[in-house]
Amino acid sequence: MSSTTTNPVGANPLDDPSADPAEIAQTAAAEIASATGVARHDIALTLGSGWGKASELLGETVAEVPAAEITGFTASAVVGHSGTLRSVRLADGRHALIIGARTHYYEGHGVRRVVHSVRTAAATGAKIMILTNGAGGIRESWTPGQPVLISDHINLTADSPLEGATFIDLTDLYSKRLRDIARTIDPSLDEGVYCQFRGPHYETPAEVQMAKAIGGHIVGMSTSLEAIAARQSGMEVLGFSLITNLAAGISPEPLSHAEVLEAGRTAEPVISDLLARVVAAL
Ligand code: 8IG
Repeated sequence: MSSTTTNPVGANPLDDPSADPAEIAQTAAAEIASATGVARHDIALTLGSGWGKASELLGETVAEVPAAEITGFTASAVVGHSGTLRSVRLADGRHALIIGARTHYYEGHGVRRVVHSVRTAAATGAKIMILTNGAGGIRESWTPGQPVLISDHINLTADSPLEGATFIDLTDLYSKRLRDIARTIDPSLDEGVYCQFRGPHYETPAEVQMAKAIGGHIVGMSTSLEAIAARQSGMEVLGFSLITNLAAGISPEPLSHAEVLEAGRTAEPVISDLLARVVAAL
């Protein structure tokens, strides 16, 4: 029996199929406005593995709220994911909503919970959604600790955040305009196609070769479903991957979560500074 059946206290309203996820996002956005005192946010960032330090470099933190206190959010399950929502005032007066509380598809709570933070960001007023992650690299020229832009994705989850006959154009999902701005800050930024696998296992070498054969350059377990929801919500999307490891079979070394976290820690100051400078230029 599910915990929501035995214990309705703490149930997530997104799990009610008759509930409208957009309305729940509106509720969450209103709660964020009252908890932070910031009526509207201009831009939102989801900070994945290795990107967390950016929140301190972006500007002055106005308020920080545990994500689990906001309607529809799921308490963070993964070590290294902070589980908070932060409102930051940028130097030019804009406000950024920092989502340090990603719900991954592999947690098994369904795609509505995965994309709730993105829908909430849109409901707070954000027009730009920056999605960041730690990921595996397929290109042999890439080295762990290197940030790359996401140019497009291949969604291998066999799922979608869109419900019913909702047809959304995903041409230019990862905004060319925003990628060009990012490259004015760091002209050496490479880019690639992100393949979202379901996880939580890493790929086999054969699966990495499949991803390569179908046009992928980056393998990960997030971002694509969130990007689709961001586009549905009318936001412009910018995506960054921190290559924390070469994908399975690309390097002779086996993958370990400890190494992934270590690569993230080492790269964090550099890529967080890059991200803060990109945000200031948007
Ligand atoms: I960090 O090699 C990180 N996340 N699927 N594969 C997948 N996800 C990842 C990987 C990886 N590294």
